[in-house]
Amino acid sequence: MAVLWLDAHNDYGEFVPGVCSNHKNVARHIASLPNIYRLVQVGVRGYSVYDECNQAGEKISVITPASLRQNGMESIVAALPESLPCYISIDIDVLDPSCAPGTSTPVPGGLSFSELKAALRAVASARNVVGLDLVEVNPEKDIGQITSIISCHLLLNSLGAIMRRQKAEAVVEEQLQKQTV
Ligand SMILES: [Mn+2]
Repeated sequence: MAVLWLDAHNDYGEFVPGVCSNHKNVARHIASLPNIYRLVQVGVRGYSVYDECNQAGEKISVITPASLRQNGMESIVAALPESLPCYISIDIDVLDPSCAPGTSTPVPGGLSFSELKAALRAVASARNVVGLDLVEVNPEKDIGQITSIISCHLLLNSLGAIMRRQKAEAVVEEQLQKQTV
């Protein structure tokens, strides 16, 4: 499958012997799995000492907020092969801290709520999304539960877009079956 990774960080930290897996190197683990053909990282910004993911060839592509604004949501869809099922992982810090402050490692210059919603809708309506998660919400750092509320909206919107596509596909299949009878 392909993985769409929405995050301020590339989480591509080195494996350290004796230290178990953690949130800094999970993307490196995922990229090393044999059934992962593409990892598309969107929203990465700020400083990183792990640039290897930029040198991983075709398997990993990185779309920064600046490049997303220049090339549009279609650039994310284009990076995800149509033939592959797609898993989406949202780290809430992909959003700008001004709209999602309730997270432990905020980085300025992130996506707006509308941009992230549009990106998720674009992918969910054009690709076969088979799974979705949302991580790194920290209620202790939140202000008036805004990050929790925004996270619920994002998940519900994404599920809605995924189900709309599945329903449309089911209708097409039904029509095809009727034609062949
Ligand atoms: Mn992150």
